[in-house]
Amino acid sequence: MNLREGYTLSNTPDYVKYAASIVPSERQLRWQETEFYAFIHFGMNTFTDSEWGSGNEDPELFNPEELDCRQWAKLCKLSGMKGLILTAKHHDGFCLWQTEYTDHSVKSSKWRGGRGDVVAECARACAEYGIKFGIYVSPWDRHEETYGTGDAYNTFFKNQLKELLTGYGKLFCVWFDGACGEGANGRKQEYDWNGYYNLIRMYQPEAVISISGPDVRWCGNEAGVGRSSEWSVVPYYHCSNLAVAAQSRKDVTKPPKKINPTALDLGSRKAIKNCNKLIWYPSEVDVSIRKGWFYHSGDDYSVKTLSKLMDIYYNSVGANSNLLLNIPPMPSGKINERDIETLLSMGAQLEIDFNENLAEDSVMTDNRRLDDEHTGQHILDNDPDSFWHSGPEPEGSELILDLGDEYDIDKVVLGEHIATGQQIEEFTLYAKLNGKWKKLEKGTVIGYKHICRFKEIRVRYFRLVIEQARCFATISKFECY
Ligand code: FUL
Repeated sequence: MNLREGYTLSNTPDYVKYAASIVPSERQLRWQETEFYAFIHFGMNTFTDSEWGSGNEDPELFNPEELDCRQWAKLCKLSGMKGLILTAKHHDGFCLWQTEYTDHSVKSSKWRGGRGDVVAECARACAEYGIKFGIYVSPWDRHEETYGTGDAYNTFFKNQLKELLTGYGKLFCVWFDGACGEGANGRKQEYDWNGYYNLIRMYQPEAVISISGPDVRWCGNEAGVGRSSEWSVVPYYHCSNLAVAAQSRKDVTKPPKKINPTALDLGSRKAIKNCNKLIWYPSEVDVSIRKGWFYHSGDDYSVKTLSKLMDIYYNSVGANSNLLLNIPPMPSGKINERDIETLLSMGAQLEIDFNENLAEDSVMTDNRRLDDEHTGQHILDNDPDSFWHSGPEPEGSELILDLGDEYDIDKVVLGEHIATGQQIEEFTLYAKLNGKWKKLEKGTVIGYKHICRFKEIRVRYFRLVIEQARCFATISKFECY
């Protein structure tokens, strides 16, 4: 049965039906489930105390004498993260792996006599700790001589990419940075984006291509701020590498007009009404635990506090985005104690916050459903493929959760079954207190995950009302903590 077709009221406008029909790819679904993962900015800048290297640095400077990728991976695991993305090559062009195509790499460093390979060690450590591994590769390369010459650089870049795609096991993500600081008089490289994407699809078909790519959208800032209404279905033009590049750093000249990934509303009816092409392009919030992306001892006092990190978590993972949190290792090759302490307390806090889902084994009733295989009770059966489906009249449909007894609760986690698209535009969550339904939250987007937070209440019944949706509504997650 096709759950997306044939359940639309005839008065639903065509552009809304079209938006409701856009669904994620399998790789986007797997990525979405990764939720919270680490960015590791490590490379030449770590040794020169800078953020953007010139490309003229002496490879000898790279010498992480106590490199410990297992420490990184273990810390990620204990912090509740499910993956790690390593900067295999940043803008300065220094490569952390044994590439055949340039000498500007670990091969020319004194580290391990020129035989070390950070990408390999990191991939192994992630496998050991059971987290996913991904790579960041900067298309902008300030060292490489062919940069700016067109085909020659594209060939060089694809050769390097192929090494990374084929030599280090399964990758869950290839993260293409949009930044380029060449400026108006600098070298201009026409990137062969499609050539890059084809290679990734060929060698790592399950990996998403993020940011300057078609699968994952940059939220538009580096401050850890997601949108309160974060749509995964947005106009196709947001998937423009020009737009990403324009926003990545202010010294990139002339941002193209009308394309703005930081705009507040990307996906409401108003935002999509006049667009003839939409895309499933979910948001990722990327932010550093410190001021900079790379380690600087001067930033040791800027490590974000636990409460700041938890706020970022709730405003990203809790608001239909994924969270990519950067932890920059020190020149020794280890992560600083301050970052470790904060991240471990974040992992512990997440465990406390989501310790026991009190809605398991409860009773969920609905006032409307598509059929007997999509009742409210199907939300609670712990099977991500089974869910409640409203049928063709989502507005005014209701789910009532009976926990069987009263519990102290301050969070409800909701999720749509996004494999059938993103449908819900407005909802209200109520709790029954002293015999009356009290409104806890009136919200817009739910998407893959929306966490409603409120002052702790003692409660037995919750009620979710779908106020507005596109063609139908689904709920596949309804958890209480
Ligand atoms: C930006 C880069 O310029 C920064 O150095 C950093 O890598 C950040 C994640 O992306 O565009």
